[in-house]
Amino acid sequence: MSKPTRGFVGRPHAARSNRLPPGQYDTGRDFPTLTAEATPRVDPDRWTMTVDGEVATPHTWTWADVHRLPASEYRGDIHCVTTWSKFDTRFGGISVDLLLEAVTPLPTATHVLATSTTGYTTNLPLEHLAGGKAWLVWTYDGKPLPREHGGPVRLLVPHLYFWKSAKWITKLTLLDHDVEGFWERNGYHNLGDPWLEQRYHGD
Ligand SMILES: Nc1nc2c(c(=O)[nH]1)N[C@H]1C(S)=C(S)[C@@H](COP(=O)(O)O)O[C@H]1N2
Ligand SMILES: [Mo]
Repeated sequence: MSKPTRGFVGRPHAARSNRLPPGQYDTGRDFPTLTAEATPRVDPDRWTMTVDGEVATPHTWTWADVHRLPASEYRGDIHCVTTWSKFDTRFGGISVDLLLEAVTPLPTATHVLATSTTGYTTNLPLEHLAGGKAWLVWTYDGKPLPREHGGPVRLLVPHLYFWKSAKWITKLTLLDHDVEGFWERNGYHNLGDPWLEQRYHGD
């Protein structure tokens, strides 16, 4: 059998629009940057990742430590609350599940507050960070994650609006209650599911 030489090279139009959550547009090749603060210069050799709070054994990883963990990739779409979506992104790093397994969440742990080196915070229910839904990433398209996109290391939670994907991540604190993060305190939705168009508080 010979290889088909005709037909669609790209993705058919209908399939693309099915991937677009309500009120979003396809940003194409662009990868906009959105930062509420000055872009920090984080030295990978000084960067650490801590998981603490409602856990049996809090732990801190270095750059070398996270690179020794089994690698994991996310290939798929991302959705920003400012209405751009980007299809077929490719981020590399590790699954957040590996960090959670290492610290053993206590039965009381229900929520997580993610903190960046800049002080930016965002909150999530623990179940939205566990179970193969979230990554710690340091490559984009096979290259080191650019600083403006959160390099050296950012959180990636692609099933929620992109503000949940804290750039320059340094800590995940497991909590027995919910604590609002930066945008959540400032009028954005507490969960931020793009398919339910949960943009603002009250949506
Ligand atoms: N530390 C930090 N993380 C952050 C932000 C920020 O201001 N600081 N902005 C958030 C918002 S609102 C969005 S839409 C995405 C933007 O990521 P990008 O700049 O890589 O597109 O990062 C999120 N993570
Ligand atoms: Mo955003």
